[in-house]
Amino acid sequence: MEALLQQIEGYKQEIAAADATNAEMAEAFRIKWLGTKGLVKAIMGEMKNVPNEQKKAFGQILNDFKLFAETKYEALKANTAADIATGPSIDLSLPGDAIAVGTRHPLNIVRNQIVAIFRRLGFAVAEGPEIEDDWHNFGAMNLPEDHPARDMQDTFYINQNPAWLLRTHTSSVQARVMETQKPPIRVICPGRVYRNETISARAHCFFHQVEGLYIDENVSFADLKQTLYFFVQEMFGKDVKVRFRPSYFPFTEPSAEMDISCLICAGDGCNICKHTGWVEILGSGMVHPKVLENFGIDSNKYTGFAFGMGVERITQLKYQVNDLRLYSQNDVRFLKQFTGAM
Ligand code: 2U9
Repeated sequence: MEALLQQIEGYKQEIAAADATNAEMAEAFRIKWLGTKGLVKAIMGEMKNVPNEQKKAFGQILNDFKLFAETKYEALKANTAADIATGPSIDLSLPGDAIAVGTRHPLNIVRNQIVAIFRRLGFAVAEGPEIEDDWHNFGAMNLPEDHPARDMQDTFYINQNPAWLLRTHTSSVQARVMETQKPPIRVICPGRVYRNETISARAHCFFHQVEGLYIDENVSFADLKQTLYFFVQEMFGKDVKVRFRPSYFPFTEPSAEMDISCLICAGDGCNICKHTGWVEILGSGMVHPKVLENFGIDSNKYTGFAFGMGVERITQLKYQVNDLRLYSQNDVRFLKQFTGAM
């Protein structure tokens, strides 16, 4: 009898110390103590060996012991209830899986560099819609009705409403700036533009531009040249030479394209510069008086210069990317090679 009481006391201490941090452990407790082959049942079976005169007192002790085990089980079950609802618990102390950090797209790295250079010269950044109307994209820019750029072959028109189109240059953004602001105006407009081209290594149906516009009193071609020369030196280094060639755009007069000395061969002649020693990087010119007048800006009082460059072209020269399709294929092997600071 004495040994049985000691055993019960030992069991009680064991039960009091038991712990469960998940549902499986609570269930293991139940099986060990309260299951059909559990220790509570086993010790109940000892009742038959107890003398009759002690049966009443011992029965009370056994009932208390059973209640003690049941109460403990209920507590363990309640503590792990959330775990039962969500399945097996996880070990929150384990280190997590490393998440690979992405890299900036090369076009964004170069776009940001271009923007940063012009911001230092006092240019503000303007953005506008990619779906445009004919006026902001063509009319205001002095492109006549019969200009080939307006042709379905060259421009994407919106099927539901052919009055809308996908902008072919970000000049439409400068047009919107001129609509709402008075000179002096000094903005650059980075953005995606669309042209109906067959996709190849050298052409794509969308690409990215940064265009610039500076309108004030006494803005001259010398200002244009110095601004773009500064840009080239900041972008490509102090040793790079520039040259301007006369050109034609409907929205500028006079117009000029700008070349830089080849970065690959330093002017000696290679495949990139087609053995000329020069590569074209942008177009520019003095804003056509008609464009100014389209926005009610007095062309006798104000003059302006404008320029436009393709971000893909600048990126190609900086990073020697020779196939335009790489920019939009999202191939991580290509993208992770660019770890620009911006
Ligand atoms: C206004 C007036 C004039 C923007 C200009 C160019 C010259 C030019 C091309 C460069 C490569 C387009 O991406 S490209 O194919 N752009 O040569 N763009 S002047 O002239 C403007 C813009 C806005 C109000």
